[in-house]
Amino acid sequence: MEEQAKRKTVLSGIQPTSNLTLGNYLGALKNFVAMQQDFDSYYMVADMHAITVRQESARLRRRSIETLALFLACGIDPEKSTLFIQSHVPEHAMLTWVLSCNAYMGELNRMTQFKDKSARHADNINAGLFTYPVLMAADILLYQAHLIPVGADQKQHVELTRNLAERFNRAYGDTFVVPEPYIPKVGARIMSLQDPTSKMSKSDPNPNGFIAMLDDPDAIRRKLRRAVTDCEGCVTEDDSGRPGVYNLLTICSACSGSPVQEVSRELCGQGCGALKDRTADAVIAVLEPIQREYGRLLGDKQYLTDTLRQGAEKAGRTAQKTLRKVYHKVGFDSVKA
Ligand code: ATP
Ligand code: LTN
Repeated sequence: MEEQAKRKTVLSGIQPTSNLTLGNYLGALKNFVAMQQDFDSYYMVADMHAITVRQESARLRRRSIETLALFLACGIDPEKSTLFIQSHVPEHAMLTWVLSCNAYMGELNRMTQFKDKSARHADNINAGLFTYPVLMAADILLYQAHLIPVGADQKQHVELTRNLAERFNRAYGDTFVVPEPYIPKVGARIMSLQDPTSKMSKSDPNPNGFIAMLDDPDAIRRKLRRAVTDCEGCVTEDDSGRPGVYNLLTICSACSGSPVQEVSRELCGQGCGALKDRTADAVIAVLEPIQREYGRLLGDKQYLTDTLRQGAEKAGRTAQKTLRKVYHKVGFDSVKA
């Protein structure tokens, strides 16, 4: 019991916007699974974040369940972790309002994801896209999370969350745990296979740029064979200056568990074809069992529904506790709360 009370809390989320990619797996999901052993873990499907970009409703609903099934297929165990859909816990929206009143326009304006997404969706630069990081801060602070496993692109949002937590604690007294990002050493920024200077993204209109977690082995091999590798001749001892080659070495290393230097050393002197084949083998070995388990889980709707209900209840209890404290601190009357 003593031990349990001392366990730190981890929280993270992924948007159910499209097919998840190998980047989502290596940057985030893989760590979710590893961390559930040692931490009190909360993992959520961030459907409320997803609507900052226009979504078709039936598709979003289906994808939310499929994303949950993929979490489970990767090895997230609902007996160890609390697994839920963000919109099932209304406290996320409620805390977002209070935090919005403590967030500055200037700091939100500096968020690079907002700038990127407004450029990509120029016809729909909505207020939610702008306040997206405040909702993310609410996700984290509701659960008093210490560590946030994310890819490198989310570091800025976790830093904003830290600032909001510290500002609130200063103004109202100790309320929130101040979280820290947990960014993997290898795999924090998997790059596009077609443009190794930009991030592999599930919303890339060119499917050859990313490997989807549900791509079959043939598609994986084909996409890797077509990867842009700026390879002059062969793999060398140190390819850190060649983004395409380095990206494949990183993927191969993260999937096989061998350090990048070891993969380089083994393939040193061989052509890029050998690197591509080796990477394809390593990716397929990781994704194939996940895909099999995913297929099985999708056939068990009752289990998925039960898991979601249980997750929402568990998450709701923790979230309510924090929100009650926050409402009291800011001076809301407690009769209703
Ligand atoms: P989109 O491209 O639609 O904006 P995304 O692929 O970035 O979405 P998110 O749901 O925003 O996906 O991200 C989920 C998690 O996966 C985050 O922790 C993010 O940092 C991580 N992640 C996403 N892409 C990569 C990548 N290429 N390399 C490493 N981690 C990534
Ligand atoms: N914004 C994140 C997804 C996300 C998240 C979170 C990550 C939503 N809420 C809370 C960590 C903690 C993204 O990856 N785009």
